[in-house]
Amino acid sequence: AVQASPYERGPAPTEAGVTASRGPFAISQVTVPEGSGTGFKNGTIYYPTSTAEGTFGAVAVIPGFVSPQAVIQWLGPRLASQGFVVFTLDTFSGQDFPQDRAKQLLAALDYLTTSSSVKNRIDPNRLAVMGHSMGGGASLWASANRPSLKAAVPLAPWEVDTTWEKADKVPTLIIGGQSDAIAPVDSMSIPFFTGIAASEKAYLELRNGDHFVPAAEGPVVAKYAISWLKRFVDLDTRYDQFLCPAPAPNTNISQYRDTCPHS
Ligand code: 9J3
Ligand code: ZN
Repeated sequence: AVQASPYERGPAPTEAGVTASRGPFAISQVTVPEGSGTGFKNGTIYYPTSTAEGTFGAVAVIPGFVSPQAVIQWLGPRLASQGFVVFTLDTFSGQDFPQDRAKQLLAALDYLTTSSSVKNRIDPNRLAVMGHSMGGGASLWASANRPSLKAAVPLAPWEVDTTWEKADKVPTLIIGGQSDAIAPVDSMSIPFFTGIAASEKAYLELRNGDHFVPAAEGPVVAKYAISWLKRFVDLDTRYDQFLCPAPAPNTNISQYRDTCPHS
């Protein structure tokens, strides 16, 4: 039998469990006001209350153009209750471009692991990034700039400068909307999926989804984001069942591209 990952957290996953609005961990939260750290503005940390299973991986999440934390904040409790420390962020300015947002993501992770009130609950070697639109572009830049990240999940990523692509080797799940007119998948998500140098990558396209559907709370985005983070932040192969073989097109998914099997 394959040796289980020492980073597995929580019970064996089920379809009902990864699509549920909350996972198996009771959670707590702490508000992080502006001025608490440097390089990011403010946010909210969601984390499993119990330390009985040891430390957890951590994820920073940033929103898109002129969007507040509220757009991506649902991922805080949703992912934390599955066994991650999650830091949802506001940006300094609604107009910050992706490279600036990438710096904010990485500064937020540094704060989480070195000076936050939950630093002792986090494994500083198992970190990930997420974001919507310009925040998705930021997730790609952050991955290129910090190759030690274990996973990235850009949601409807938007960026026009793709000089990061060859440096991005972080396992990445890109979630796009089939009908996105702001970050069209044919000019953004799909070329990003094709262009990044990561050997572990996937592209999930939400059928008929507009620009905001990949960032909206729902079971499909949650299922695949949770599975990707579990697989690459926790090395938890119990979640392979949801990723490989790749899902066939269905009423929610217009296409899915992958690099299965994941090693
Ligand atoms: O939601 C987004 O971040 C959209 C990106 C965009 O429209 O940029 C235009 C400059
Ligand atoms: Zn696999």
